[in-house]
Amino acid sequence: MTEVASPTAAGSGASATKTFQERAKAGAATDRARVNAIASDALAALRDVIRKHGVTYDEYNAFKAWMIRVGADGEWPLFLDVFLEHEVEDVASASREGTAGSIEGPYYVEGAPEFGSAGPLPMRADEPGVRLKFFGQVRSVGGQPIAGAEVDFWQADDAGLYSQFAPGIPEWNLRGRFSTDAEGKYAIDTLHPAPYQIPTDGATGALISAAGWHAWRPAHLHVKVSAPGHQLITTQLYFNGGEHVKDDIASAVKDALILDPTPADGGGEQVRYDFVLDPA
Ligand code: MBD
Ligand code: FE
Repeated sequence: MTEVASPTAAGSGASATKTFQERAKAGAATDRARVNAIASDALAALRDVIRKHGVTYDEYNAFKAWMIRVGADGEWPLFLDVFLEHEVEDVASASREGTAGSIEGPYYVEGAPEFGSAGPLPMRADEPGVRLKFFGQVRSVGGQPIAGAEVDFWQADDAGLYSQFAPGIPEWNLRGRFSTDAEGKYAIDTLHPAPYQIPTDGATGALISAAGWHAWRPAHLHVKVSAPGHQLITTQLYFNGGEHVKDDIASAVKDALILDPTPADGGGEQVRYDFVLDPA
């Protein structure tokens, strides 16, 4: 990863776009009949909107300019993940029995530092925020603990910012991969993240403010849990009573993913969450 030079939407957008392009090596479906069906329906849906609202040339040109700006700001990953990914995730996980999934979002980075089954995430010596002990067990749907499952964890800091996407934060801050112990258990020492605000100076923020929407996601923890012979699960955990838990702009909160931490011995808070993986 290159260093992020700017605190702007374009700065984090450029990083998100680059990260996506580096990972998106798998070919998309190229079956002609399916491309035809999906692209035809998508365009028909937009034509219906034009007709329904009597969209004017001024509005059409504003839309064109805005689409161009989304790309210039590098915000396609952000925009698409906020407004469409939850639907894709719902379709993808419809037949799973285990832990509910949620969207990946634009700020995952592969290859985070590896740790054992328990310990702190990489963080600054003076990392602000309420300490949080996040621990639990990984099991199969049959109830068997899974030893050696990978818990790949990432989150925003106490200011709602992600390392590698906002400037001035050490690489891999609040990102790490843990591996469950012989009983399938893991324990991560971290901190309670802040809610995330969509950047206000980019194309996505411009649409949000023009439409009078709010720009917030509730505080959340991201995780990918995987183990041989099981389906990888990508999900997020939220905090009971937290701001915007009930009106996430990304529509990615599910009841089963809401944590209710309790005070921890020695300060801060703690919460247990067990993950259940479907067979591959
Ligand atoms: C985030 O932190 C996030 O998780 C998603 C899905 C979209 C925007 C910012
Ligand atoms: Fe996030």
